Amino acid sequence: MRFLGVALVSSAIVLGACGGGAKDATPAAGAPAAGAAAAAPAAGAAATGTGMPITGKTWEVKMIGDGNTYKFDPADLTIKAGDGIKFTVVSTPPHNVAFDVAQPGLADAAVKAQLDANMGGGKIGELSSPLLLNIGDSYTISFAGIKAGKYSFNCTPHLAMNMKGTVTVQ
Ligand SMILES: [Cu+2]
Repeated sequence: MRFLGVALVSSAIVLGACGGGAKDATPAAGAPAAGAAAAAPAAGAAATGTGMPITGKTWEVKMIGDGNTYKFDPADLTIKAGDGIKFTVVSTPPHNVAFDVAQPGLADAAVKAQLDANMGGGKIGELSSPLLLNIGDSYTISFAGIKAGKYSFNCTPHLAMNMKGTVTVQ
């Protein structure tokens, strides 16, 4: 999420610079560009809700496909509110991170909406991250604003092969 947010802001800066008619960012062109960048998050908030940034530790989870075994490693994590998880493709993509929208922990619409917002743009469905297509690709989810509880997720392409995990937010 954080990376996606940065990418969006970067795009806004590029667009702002283009709008100013100057590719070589002179100080004069820089002022309007900064204004455009500041406005971008507000526009995104109106469309998709406001993602909350990671304020604590970022945990690492590997996405592994090895023969007939597909897994998140570690599959189960316990984190604190405000922490994030960075999922990285180690082998045999594509992988993704998809939370079961029907799970009890997400019966609270506010929690569901916040988690979806924290997952940023580019999702392939509600609470379902983009597909990570290449080894080394990563996707980071902030759990800021997510209330304590246990949340299960899976990899959509490898759900049938039991590529699943849980995150317990304390
Ligand atoms: Cu997978």
